[in-house]
Amino acid sequence: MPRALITGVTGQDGQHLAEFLNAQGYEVYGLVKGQNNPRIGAIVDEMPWLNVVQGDLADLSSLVTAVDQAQPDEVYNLGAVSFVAYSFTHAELTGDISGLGVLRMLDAIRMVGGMRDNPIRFYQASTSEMFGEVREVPQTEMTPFHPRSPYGCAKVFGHYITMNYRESYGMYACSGILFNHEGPRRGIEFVTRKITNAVARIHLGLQDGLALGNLEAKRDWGYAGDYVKAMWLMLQQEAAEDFVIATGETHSIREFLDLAFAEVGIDDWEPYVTQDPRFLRPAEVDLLIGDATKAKERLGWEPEVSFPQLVSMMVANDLDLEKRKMEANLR
Ligand code: NAP
Ligand code: G4F
Repeated sequence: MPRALITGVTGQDGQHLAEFLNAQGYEVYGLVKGQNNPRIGAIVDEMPWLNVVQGDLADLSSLVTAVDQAQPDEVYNLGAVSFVAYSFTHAELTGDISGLGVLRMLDAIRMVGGMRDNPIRFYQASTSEMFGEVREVPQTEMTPFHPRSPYGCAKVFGHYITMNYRESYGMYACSGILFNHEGPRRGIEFVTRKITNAVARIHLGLQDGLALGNLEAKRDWGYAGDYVKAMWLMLQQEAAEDFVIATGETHSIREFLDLAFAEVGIDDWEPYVTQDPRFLRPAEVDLLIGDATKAKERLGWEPEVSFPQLVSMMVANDLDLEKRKMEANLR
């Protein structure tokens, strides 16, 4: 039975990946930080087969212990401070966890893996945020980076240190440059889920409106469930390489609003949406659109869920969740 260790297992991608690997027959270990992390209970209820190990990307010794306990064949480093807006106000923390945390995990793997016959394969969660002020359209594995946030800068470090450990020590270490991917498990702080949750609540009479920032930004949005499969495929290749994972389509926040409100029969969302400068960022990433040709040709990977299907799935999930909360409150 192959063994995998996932950092960030309580996050959106961590949960999808844990389920995917479990279905592939892996023994799955999930790294969880904090002495009493409230998210542990929820994931253990949902995934009773998950082996929880303690560890923090800020603490090398805890990572060495976690890798030693799990003895994984594959490590997926998904843990990060991942919210771009938060990274502007917590730049040092973001650099420490999303940047230096990658280096610590690579060193933990070298320390524990160096004593084993079969090397540990490493996946780093790189991001389209590294392209930032994009130098070309669409973005590929060869597009230069120009990050626009402390988060993007930290991820560029994580990306290059992964490449450097591959080249310096011959590690099987690769990065997936994933464009935005969403779904019902997306955190409420991200724009897609913020919108679908608000749409559900407005429809049910629980909320009057929704305050957003920049509505003109464009993103290449895919479904998280499709994207975790690409992570796994990257670690099954003969040699470690980096891949862009994207749908090849881009849509504005306005287009997302069109589809989300239409799901509950509202064609004109303008009366419900206000623009609030608190949600604008000191520097914005205006346009992201990826070219995943390499992943298609080499990994045989393609996205399955379309943009309208994604929006529909997220609104349906939030309607269901909000209705269940209402029923529970009535009991
Ligand atoms: P997410 O839902 O925000 O999850 C982040 C995870 O990181 C959580 O499990 C969190 O644990 C964990 N974490 C935070 N600080 C940590 C620390 N000090 N030590 C260990 N774990 C820590 O993010 P996601 O959307 O699943 O994304 C997964 C990864 O892919 C992230 O690295 C993100 O930057 C990257 N990425 C995401 C996208 C996207 O569109 N979703 C695109 C490209 C790249 P707690 O629950 O305990 O806070
Ligand atoms: O949903 P967002 O916060 O995602 P963002 O900044 O694109 O980052 C996500 O995707 C990255 C991949 O490219 C990941 F690496 C990263 O970890 C994260 O998962 O914002 C999307 C866009 C931005 O342009 C933002 O300015 O939506 C705009 N926006 C407008 N109003 C808003 C809001 N974003 C949020 N979160 N909240 C708003 O009210």
